[in-house]
Amino acid sequence: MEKKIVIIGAGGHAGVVKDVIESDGRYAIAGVIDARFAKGSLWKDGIYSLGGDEELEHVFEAGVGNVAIGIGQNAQLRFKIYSKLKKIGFKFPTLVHASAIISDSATIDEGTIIMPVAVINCYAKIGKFGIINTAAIVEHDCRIGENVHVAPGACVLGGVSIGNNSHVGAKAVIIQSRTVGENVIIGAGAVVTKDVSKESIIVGVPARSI
Ligand code: JB3
Repeated sequence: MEKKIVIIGAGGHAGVVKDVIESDGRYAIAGVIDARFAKGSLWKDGIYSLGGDEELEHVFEAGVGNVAIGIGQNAQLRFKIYSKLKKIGFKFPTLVHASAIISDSATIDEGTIIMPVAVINCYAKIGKFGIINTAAIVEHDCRIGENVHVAPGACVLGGVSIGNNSHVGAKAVIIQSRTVGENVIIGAGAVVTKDVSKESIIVGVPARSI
């Protein structure tokens, strides 16, 4: 029997997550959960809304045991949703688009989604429910924490370590062996040349704290 999966959120990011699930090929999409779409209404491409979060337990009891978080923007919200889903009992498969290149020696934890043409190089380790977005590169030996979003086109060079809940903006570059703390936001296009302490927001070339 084909395994079923539900997508949480039905915005822009969820559309890309849908494509990844279809490309990955192991799961059938049962629907989306998003209060913005009335239960039973069409979301896109033959996929329907199952209602808002109040429906989650029913969906699980009806045999949809897997979930993909389809909300990209907000790390705190993603963490809150992850905790709620975990309590209900959902499983969080790692989902990989067929065009992504993942080294056999890399490890990727549950719920992390690897978008089209991303590259994860050898011995990199990626934590739970992260997003490695379109065409992002995570180089050899990186240590990426939980709930980290590496946005499209960002490049994380060899041996970089990134703490939980941090965001690497689109096309940002982190040079090799640097350490980025937890809850950091790195602006789009920034070039990070030094270690970054937790809770910082850094932007520019070379990147500076603001
Ligand atoms: O730029 C790129 C490649 N992607 C962006 C992505 C990283 O972030 C994208 O362009 C957007 O800027 C953003 O996508 P996201 O996270 O899908 O945002 P948005 O399009 O605003 O959709 C969020 C959806 O989540 C909305 O439909 C909300 O109603 C829904 N939502 C918000 N809170 C929720 C909750 N859904 C559920 N089930 N539960 C919630 O608590």
